[in-house]
Amino acid sequence: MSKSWGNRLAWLPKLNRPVPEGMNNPLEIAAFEAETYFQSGNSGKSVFFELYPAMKEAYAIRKDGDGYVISGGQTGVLYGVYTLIRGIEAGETLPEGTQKPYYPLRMINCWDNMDGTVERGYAGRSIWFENGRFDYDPARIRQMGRMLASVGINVLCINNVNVHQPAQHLLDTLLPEVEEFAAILRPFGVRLMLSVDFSMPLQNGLSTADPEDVQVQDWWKAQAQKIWKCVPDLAGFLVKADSEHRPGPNAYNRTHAQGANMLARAIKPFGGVLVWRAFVYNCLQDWRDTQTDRPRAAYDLYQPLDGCFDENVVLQVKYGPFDFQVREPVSPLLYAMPKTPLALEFQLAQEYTGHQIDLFAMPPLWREVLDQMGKEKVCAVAAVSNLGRDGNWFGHPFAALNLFAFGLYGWNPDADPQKVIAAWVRNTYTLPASQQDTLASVLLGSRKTYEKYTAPLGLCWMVRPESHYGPSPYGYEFQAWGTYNRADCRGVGIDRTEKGTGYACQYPKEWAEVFASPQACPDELLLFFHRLPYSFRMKDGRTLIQRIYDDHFEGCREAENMQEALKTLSLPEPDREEALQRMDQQVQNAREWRDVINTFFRRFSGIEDEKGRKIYD
Ligand code: GCV
Repeated sequence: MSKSWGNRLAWLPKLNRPVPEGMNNPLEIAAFEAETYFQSGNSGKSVFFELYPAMKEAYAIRKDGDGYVISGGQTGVLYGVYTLIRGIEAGETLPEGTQKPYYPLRMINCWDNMDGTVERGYAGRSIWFENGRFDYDPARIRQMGRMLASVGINVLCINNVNVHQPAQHLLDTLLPEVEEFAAILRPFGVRLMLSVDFSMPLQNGLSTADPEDVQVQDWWKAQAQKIWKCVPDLAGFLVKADSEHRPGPNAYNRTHAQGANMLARAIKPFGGVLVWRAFVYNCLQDWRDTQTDRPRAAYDLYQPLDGCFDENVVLQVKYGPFDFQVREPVSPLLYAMPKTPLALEFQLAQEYTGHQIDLFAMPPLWREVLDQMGKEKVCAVAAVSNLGRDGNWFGHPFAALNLFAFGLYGWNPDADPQKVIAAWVRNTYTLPASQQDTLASVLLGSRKTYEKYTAPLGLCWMVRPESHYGPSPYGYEFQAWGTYNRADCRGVGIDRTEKGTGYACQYPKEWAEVFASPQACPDELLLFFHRLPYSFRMKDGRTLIQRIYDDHFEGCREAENMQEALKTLSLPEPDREEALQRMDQQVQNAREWRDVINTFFRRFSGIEDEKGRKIYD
């Protein structure tokens, strides 16, 4: 649990006056923010607004004498003020022309349970649920609204996609409280979304939840009417169905399109969007079965349904075919559904990427994903939240970067990771320029470092089962989750080419060809697509086993260097102490990974490190 910052914002500390209770108009808030900022050290600037309601979220900023004019829609003006302040803090030039978000839906998915726990949450308990009900400090929710608005995020799904009781009541008895919560965030341009349980009709007296059953359809329609009457701008529903033991249309021999469309039709009259997750696979696999290949699952299930979904359905696809691993190829489904609106799903919560203890700045990963798939393949972006009740919101003070950056990518998917990271540093800390550069460069390299000391070359799933922190190279090997590396004394990896499971053939031809050949396949994905002997020669002439050893020694040394670099920074407290404490844990984690992975592979391969470094027996 991190020390309290009170209700401080995670970035833009100069916005040091809380938005007053009762200030419910975006323009009023925009004026308040401008006044707060320009009074605190940037005096002499005036900011005028020109309201064009039709511009909605869009805005334009122009200089006017000594001050600025921001024109835009209601929310647009608010976004414009934040962009202006962020830009000044980052030392950037003003954006030219009208700014509008590239993705209309920019969603945060919170996996908060009503008992106050957060599934895969690493920043403390839920900020708004406790003991089966809403329990929050409205001032903190306003601060959160401000943070979300300051980076242009516009939808917050407040409950876990694994819907546990009593979360169903968010859709009935708790609706007035949902509306109270929605009302706090509304002025910040943030609309709520709710995760719903597909089998809800069964808990409400119906004998079926079959989407083709008229009674079921009518029940959802009546439900939608009640819900939108209470929360008129609810963004929609988020559904995890037929996945990891959640109910879904399969039970009635219906397709996912039939399931999703039934719900979509119920909420359509109210402008609701039905976000249906494509994270579906066989989680009861027998490890002896080498035919079933989990990464194939989503494409096999959904690709034949392209064109069958209603227009207010958005199919939400995780960036990789597994599950938010450190390195995965882009999901082939993202190329294969041209007739279906898609959302790209990221995970800010660092489930597999260091639990908000180890540093893992995500923009470089997102850049690669967006470049490989093409930003236009999706119409929305979603990210699993990394927020929690901890004083600093994120557990690790630097984990705030990932929420900040996600917002910016929703507006500009072409953003340069280096610039985004530098902007976060400057928007968060007042440090000498050289220290800002040091911190930005530690963050920029953090993903690569983490990758080097964990599972090698796209192998995935070497984390400890359940906790997903720390090394356990065979921990998932005989489990039912479809997560195998099949390492033995002859080699490691799974052949996913045409001769193997055929997964690589799910890609468009140009990528299928690259992935099919161990010589053409990018090194970092080699063991995702191929089963190779330890003596395999990599592009740079090293053997596979030597590359694994080198990466693990290098990754660990880089973590130690990061620690030295962080010690030189004059960060404010409590951030300094918290960052250094966590860095200490990260270094220990990196050493453990290095030694476990190197020993694991030396035991199997019987091959020594060419450089004679210490590998344990
Ligand atoms: C919400 C992974 C996580 C689960 C999560 C699931 C999902 O399997 O470990 O905790 O459940 O992804 O994305 O639905």
